[in-house]
Amino acid sequence: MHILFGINDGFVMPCGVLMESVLRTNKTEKIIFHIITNHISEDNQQKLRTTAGTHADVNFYTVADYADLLQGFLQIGSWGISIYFRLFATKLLPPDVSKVLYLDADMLVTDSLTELWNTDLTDCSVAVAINHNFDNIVRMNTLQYDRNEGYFNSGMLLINLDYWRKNDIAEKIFDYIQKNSKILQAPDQYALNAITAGTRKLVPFRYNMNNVRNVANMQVRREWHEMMRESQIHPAIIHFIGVKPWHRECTHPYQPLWLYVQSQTLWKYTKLRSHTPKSETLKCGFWTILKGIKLILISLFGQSFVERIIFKKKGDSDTFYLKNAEKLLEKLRN
Ligand SMILES: [Mn+2]
Repeated sequence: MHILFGINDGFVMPCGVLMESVLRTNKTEKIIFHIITNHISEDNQQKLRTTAGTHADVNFYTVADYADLLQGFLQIGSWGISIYFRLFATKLLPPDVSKVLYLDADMLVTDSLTELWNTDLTDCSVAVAINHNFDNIVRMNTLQYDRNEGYFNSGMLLINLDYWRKNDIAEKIFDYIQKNSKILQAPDQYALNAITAGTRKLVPFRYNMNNVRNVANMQVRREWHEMMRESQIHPAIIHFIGVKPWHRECTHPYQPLWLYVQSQTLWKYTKLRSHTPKSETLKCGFWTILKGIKLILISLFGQSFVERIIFKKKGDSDTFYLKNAEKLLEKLRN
């Protein structure tokens, strides 16, 4: 199973946690990690190699040769340059790698990926899962494709590399980004949606579960509601969009799962960061201690008890998800 990440030094820690979660939930698979980057220090490379251990390989690739092309993307929006690294997979990965599973670093794998990996991609460019939002006629019109195609979230892409090489998909995406820079809110996600329309395959939402909130309030068609609800309970890949699980402001009910996996890695002593960079380190320390105490209490009394009784978290859905997180945790324990 070939897994691709596109990161720089800033995302090494979450990427390491994600790798650890992949390895814990996919023990029967032979995993090869491919990491495309502009810079990762020797020390960080070594940490990622250590995380992969002896059962998985890690290969690093640099986008240095494509600096000019990347410079053009820098002008578009406020997104970090690393979102484009994955688009270089056809140029950088060995030609005998025929498909690859790309994952955003703000994800956590909580179940086997074998079924997803075995998705039949004959005549398909990519397999993806729909976005929790933007199933919207205005967006489809902007992107100029049929509404039935849907709008997917690009955090998980099972890429048919052979198809991309044969049909110059990466080049078409680069071209699209540059020609449509004014209408693109999420540059590469828009371009990926536009260029792969008609050749993509939808897989269940559980392979990129990007919202745990009430399905009825999401901007998605009704026929997808049941699949989304089911996926929230049995996610295989959790995508932490918005505030990240390594931020102390995070209120995601599955954050404890991410923190557990982090506690099993080389980054176990990395403190929670502030989502808003200005706040003082003192505050940060306080929250880290509080979270630490909470984790100890959870290990003693169970999560739903601690959340409900001690931290008085409100809302039926929160209680429900926290109970569910305890079940999901079983798969992540060694
Ligand atoms: Mn993401």
